[in-house]
Amino acid sequence: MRTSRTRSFRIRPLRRGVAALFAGVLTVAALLAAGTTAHAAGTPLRDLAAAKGKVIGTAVTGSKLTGTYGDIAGGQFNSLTPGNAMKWGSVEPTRGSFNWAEADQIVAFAQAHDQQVRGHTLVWHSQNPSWLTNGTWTTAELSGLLQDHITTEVTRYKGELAAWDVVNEPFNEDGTYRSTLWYNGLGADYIAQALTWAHAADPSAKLYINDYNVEGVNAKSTALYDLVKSLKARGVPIDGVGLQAHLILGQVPGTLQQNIQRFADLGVDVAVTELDIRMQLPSDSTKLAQQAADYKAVFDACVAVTRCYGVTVWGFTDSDSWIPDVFSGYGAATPYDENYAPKPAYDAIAASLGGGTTTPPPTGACTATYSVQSQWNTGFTGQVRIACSGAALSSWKVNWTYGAGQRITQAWNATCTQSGAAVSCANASYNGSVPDGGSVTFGFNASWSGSNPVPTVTLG
Ligand code: 9MR
Repeated sequence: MRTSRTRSFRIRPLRRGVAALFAGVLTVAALLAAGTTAHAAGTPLRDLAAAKGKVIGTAVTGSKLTGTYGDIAGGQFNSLTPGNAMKWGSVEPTRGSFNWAEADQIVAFAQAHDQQVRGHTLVWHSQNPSWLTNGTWTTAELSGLLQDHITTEVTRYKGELAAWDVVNEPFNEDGTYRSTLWYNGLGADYIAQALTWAHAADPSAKLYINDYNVEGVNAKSTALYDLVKSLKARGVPIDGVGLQAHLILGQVPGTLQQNIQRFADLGVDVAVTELDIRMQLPSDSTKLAQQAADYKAVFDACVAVTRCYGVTVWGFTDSDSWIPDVFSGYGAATPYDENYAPKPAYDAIAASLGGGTTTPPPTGACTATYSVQSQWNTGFTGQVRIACSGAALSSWKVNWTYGAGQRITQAWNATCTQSGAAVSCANASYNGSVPDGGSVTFGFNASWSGSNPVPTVTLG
């Protein structure tokens, strides 16, 4: 095969009729720049998530839902979880006397902002009213109290909530059941009963069991897995598992995606329900960069598994996070700082959801254009032009498949091979580089008979 830079060849007059065939040239644009993004900078996270079929939520405090806090909660998220407002101690502080004010307010805010609500939580060992925890109850009384509580609260929001964290934190770290008012009083089956009662009160809400330290594959998550499997086998209404994900900087479990997948394979949804990633204070740019990578890893794992429903952060701003109150010396765990400025973690979430807030999307492309230069009764001369605009190449390869038995007999300014109908031409040693705004051509002779349709070329 010839590889000389120029070649003179005989141009025979085209036959009329056939000329029309040659008029067609086909250009295939191959986007060669990496990281093409579908969304411009500044697209709200909720829109990015929705485009991926995911839900992005935040825990909220009802009294704060105005001003900047309200703007961000309503503008960036498509799901809200009341941080405390739906817990038993909040809604029934005195037996028989209910306070739904904050829960109602959050539901109304969500509806006004076209958001889902995730109910949290119906059965827990913590944040219960003292009249309940200090009381002495028979098994039947305790069961009746729990059934009434679940029925009352779920019925109040019937049809309005996407999901309920029905049972919260039922396991110890070793996978045994946590010793609680419920387990001790009712036995392990309180979980199945709670799910059944919740389903009876609102058949449309998705019902979850929610826990922490179940993000990776470990004894606790395996106990949850075994429980869900047995509940499903019994026909108990269970739709999903919540992985709280109160994580520590640099410690996203390596088995997160695998764990999400194994629950998905069981036939339940998975939601990351309470994500935050705490660091030792003060924060600095290195820690914030690590935190961004950690947030991205969690979102990436959810994006990768179809049945991962979405990710909720446990407060979106460091000014509304439980971490500093509970873990002395730790904080800065959320995607926004205390003044509502987005942190690197925010950009990382956007990037995971397909947004591009840090790198402008590439606009350039390189294209390969195939054309027939001349044709005679048994052969023809063809040319491929590779041109770049807003992008550049350091090497190239062009492929096509002939549809009518054409065969390459000779090529120049490229190394061409043909196997059956498939042709592949790579740059010669001297013309691999195609600068932005520049072009390279190569030529070939080939045989044809019957017809000589122009093939589709791809540039790789
Ligand atoms: O965010 C909640 C915080 O305001 C409360 O003080 C705390 C009391 O335990 O509960 C927090 O939320 C918890 C959630 O309901 C369940 N998982 C752990 C969360 C952090 O404690």
